[in-house]
Amino acid sequence: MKKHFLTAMGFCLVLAMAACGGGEKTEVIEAREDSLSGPDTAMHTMHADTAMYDEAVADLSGTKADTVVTGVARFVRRDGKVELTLTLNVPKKANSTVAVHFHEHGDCGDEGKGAHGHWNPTKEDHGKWGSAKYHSGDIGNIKLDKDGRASLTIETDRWTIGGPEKTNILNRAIIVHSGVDDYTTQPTGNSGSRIGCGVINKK
Ligand SMILES: [Cu+2]
Ligand SMILES: [Zn+2]
Repeated sequence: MKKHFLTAMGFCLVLAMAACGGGEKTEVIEAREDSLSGPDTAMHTMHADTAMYDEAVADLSGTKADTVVTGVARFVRRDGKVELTLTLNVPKKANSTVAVHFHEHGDCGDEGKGAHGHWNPTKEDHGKWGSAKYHSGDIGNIKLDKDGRASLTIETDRWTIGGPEKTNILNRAIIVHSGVDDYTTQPTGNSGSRIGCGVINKK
């Protein structure tokens, strides 16, 4: 019995030494993690290709031969927000109201259908600008005067010129509709056909 006990003691000593060696192993693992941070950082740098710009512009034109639409949307970065100044002229729609939205794709082809649906980076319902829920490009209804002209200014922190995908307005299409946005119908506002379009580009 006594002999067995001593053997057991010796075993424990060996284990204790092994445990001591374990400390070195831990250091090796940490060193490996350090070396992994290299490629990881490089990956973040790749994703960080989100430069921000001070100005952007979209020139609006008609999507169909029979409807004249002209206008300019100018965007300027100011105090962490972006200010839009939009001027619009649709002579055929004088004294009436048209809806304007940012659509997802910067493509005015196929009579504006190339722009696809409303740009909706925050995954909200379509709605009235400034209400509880609305898409980040739901500019909404604009009343045209007797000559079919209108202008409007909006300032918001929901937009950036370049920058994160969730706020980047570059390469979105601004669509002018023939009808009025009811701010209710999902996901379009039932705003009618697409008569005008322009793509937002950095200046
Ligand atoms: Cu629209
Ligand atoms: Zn919308």
